[in-house]
Amino acid sequence: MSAQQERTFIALKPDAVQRNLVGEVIRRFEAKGFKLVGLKLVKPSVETAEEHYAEHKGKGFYKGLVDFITSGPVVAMVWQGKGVVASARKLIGATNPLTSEPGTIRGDLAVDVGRNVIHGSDSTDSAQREISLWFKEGEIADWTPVSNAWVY
Ligand code: ABT
Ligand code: MG
Repeated sequence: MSAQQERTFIALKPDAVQRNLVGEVIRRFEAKGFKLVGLKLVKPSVETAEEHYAEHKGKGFYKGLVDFITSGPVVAMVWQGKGVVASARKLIGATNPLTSEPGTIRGDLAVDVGRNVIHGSDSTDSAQREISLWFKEGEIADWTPVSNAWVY
């Protein structure tokens, strides 16, 4: 996949869904200029959550993290575009929302590190791993606008 077509995995965590922030966050990614190529609402299984957060296994916050992420539906997404992995991390902001810059998603919308609204892959390797963990091949659709016929 070319750099123009880079993909990242984004998940809106249960707090984002329950606080009605889904539209607000998707709006920011659309406005930035990235392309939505995968989207679904899922209640993650414990297996998926453990695999997703495997790098944190053994840490004190691991169990709470898995419990939280499996506590309700998550909006799982794949976004595509030039430099999208690193750029999405910038849009998202630092892990702890108390120190995330204003203007970022976490800086504007969250307070608690354990309820930080959104996940974004931290590298292109993580993105590939996470996309194949959360999505089947047929659930991702690349697309190109057919024309400007629908712009009034
Ligand atoms: P994610 O996008 O959720 O992976 O967050 P990010 O990559 O910014 O930060 P990491 B370090 O991967 O945190 C994973 C989740 O663990 C929570 N966490 C992290 C804590 O609760 N306490 C901590 O001390 C640390 C370091 C925050 C992340 N998500 N949630 N919810
Ligand atoms: Mg992480």
